[in-house]
Amino acid sequence: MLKIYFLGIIFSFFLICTSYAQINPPKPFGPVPSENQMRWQEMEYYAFVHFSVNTYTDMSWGNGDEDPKIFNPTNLDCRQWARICKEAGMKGIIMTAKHHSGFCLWPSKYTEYSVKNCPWKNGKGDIVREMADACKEYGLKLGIYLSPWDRNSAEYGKPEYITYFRNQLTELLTNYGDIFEVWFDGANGGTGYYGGAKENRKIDRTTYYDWKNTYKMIRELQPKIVIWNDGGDRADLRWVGTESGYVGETNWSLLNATGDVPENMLRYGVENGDSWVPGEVNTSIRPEWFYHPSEDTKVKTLPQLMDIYYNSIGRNGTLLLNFPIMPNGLIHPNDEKAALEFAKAVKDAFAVNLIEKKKANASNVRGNSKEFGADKAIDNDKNTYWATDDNVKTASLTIDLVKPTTFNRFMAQEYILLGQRVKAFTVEALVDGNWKELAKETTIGYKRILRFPTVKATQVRFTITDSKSCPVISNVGIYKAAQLLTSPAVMRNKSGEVIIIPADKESEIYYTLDGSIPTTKSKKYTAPVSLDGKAEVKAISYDAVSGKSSPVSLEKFDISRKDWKVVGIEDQRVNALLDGDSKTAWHQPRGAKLPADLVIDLGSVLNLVGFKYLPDQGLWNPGIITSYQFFVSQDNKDWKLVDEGEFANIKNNPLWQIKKFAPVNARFVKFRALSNTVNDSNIGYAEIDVVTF
Ligand code: FUL
Repeated sequence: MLKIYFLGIIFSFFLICTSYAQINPPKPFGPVPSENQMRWQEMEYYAFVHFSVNTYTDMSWGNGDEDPKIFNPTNLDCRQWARICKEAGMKGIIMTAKHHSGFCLWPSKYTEYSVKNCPWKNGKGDIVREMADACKEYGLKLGIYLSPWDRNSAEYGKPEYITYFRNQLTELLTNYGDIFEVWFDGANGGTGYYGGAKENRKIDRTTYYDWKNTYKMIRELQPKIVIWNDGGDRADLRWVGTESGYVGETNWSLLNATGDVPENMLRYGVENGDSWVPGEVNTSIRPEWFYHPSEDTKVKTLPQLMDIYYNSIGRNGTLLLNFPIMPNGLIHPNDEKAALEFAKAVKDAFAVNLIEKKKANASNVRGNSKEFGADKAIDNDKNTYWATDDNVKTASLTIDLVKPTTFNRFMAQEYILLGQRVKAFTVEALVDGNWKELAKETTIGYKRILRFPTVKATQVRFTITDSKSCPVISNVGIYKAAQLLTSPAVMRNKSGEVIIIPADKESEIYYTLDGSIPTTKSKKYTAPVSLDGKAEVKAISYDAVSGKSSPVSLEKFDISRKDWKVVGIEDQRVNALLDGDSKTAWHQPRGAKLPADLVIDLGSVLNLVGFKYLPDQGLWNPGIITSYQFFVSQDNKDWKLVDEGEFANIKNNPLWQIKKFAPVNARFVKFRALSNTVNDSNIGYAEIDVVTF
């Protein structure tokens, strides 16, 4: 009897122990975010502002020899920047305290190349101070961009520059309150003014900056900061390898602490990386980072911004969206309008989580404990989560929507303080009694949002099909977002025909050629339109079912390229660079040495004032030209050099490059490539065009 009694006690003790063990929270798996990284991740969306001396020269990068006297923002108002960012739902602003020109927006005591010597406020102003005050007033966090490359400093390339750089960092991290993020651009070394030396200075970016000690100093000065570096020098955050506004659909917040970080690792992270290095998606609200009046009509449209949202925040990244500041010191009204419309569209899309307060069932709940139950994933509380038993790596969460419900977005969040775990998942909907797969995806991380065509269902099932360890899900949601029509693509082919392509085949297209805004009363596009001379085409997509129109596409064309011929190249594929299609490209034959020439016969003598170059838009074989010469000739024998220089920032932002020169009459042009972004001899062109008078 006593024996049975004792056995009973032991058995109960065993039961208590096992259930106690089961309701322990899961142990962290792999690398986890630091407190600073977590605080940063939860910001989700914040701004960049680009402003420097090159704002006044219409250039992408300053050379370092621009006269500080040109810097005169007569209406500068950092409160306007802060107000717009706040109203746009952003949580902070990172400002270019010093861009590659070396010009400082604060009165640094270590250089004369700063606001100290510009007419604005008679040299007594400090834009970093005004920005810090405005951020405080609007409840925004302040971040600092300090370019490691300085094209003005005489010391750049020497060890003395590192002391100068650290002194400036110390000023910025000491005198302006809390700084949430510091941003070290990856563009490093090249031609510049360098105190008058005007030369090409190369540095070894793996050793020159001694980042280890710089990071140590930063953390001492600002213990709550996160450090961004472009991947080569591992910091707290990583670049995602593009400035076009997206990160990989598979996106691990992990890298290895050492070793190279090629583009695919920047884009997708490293599944089994040993360090937490999450991705930040940086892009500009216009094509370029600095203000160019010619881009006032090129501000990103709502569908483009929404795509960026889903491809950044919706893919486990944060979004750093840039506003270029105009020479008068303000954000352009078009940019403000676009940012506010974007904020409203995001707010509207995610206003109602259609599964909140519904009933969720899980195929497995950790220790059958309430604490980790299915409902914890739909309680809208980021500190609670649904978790499974340690040995369970596939599991489903089924939510009963009670009545047929329409939705087209799905959102899930992992509780990343315990690590990023999910490797694959599906989303299904119960439509008319049958399960229909809506999505089959890979990683989740801090936040994943999926888009799919609108569906009407009574239940939704979220299944984790593979996970590194037991899944830990803090939130899921389904939403019904308004459909947005994307503007059509407009191009002109070599024969001079304008072709307009809608993003979806069901839309109708209307266009104008007289500069007016197209409506359904304008000409309907049904077939290519022949347009020989200069032309401005505006077009919209129109959805007859909803009666909605897309934003307007605008393309300006110079004279047509009908009579043009590439000279001396047999390969017929060379015509890809004249076909008006940015997706096709031609490359110089392999093994060709630089400089590489491209000669074009324009068919007749034209009055030229510039040329345009669009690099190969492909991901893997770009051959992007960085420095060039441009010659003209009447007879393809005697050549005259009319322009030479660099395509600044073309590597990260491979857009149309437009170069202007003094008017000249010519029948032949020669575009000479002197170097490319990776110092080999691959030279590619998506398109070449000229600008005529
Ligand atoms: C790039 C820079 O070269 C651009 O000018 C810009 O500052 C962008 C954010 O980073 O690499």
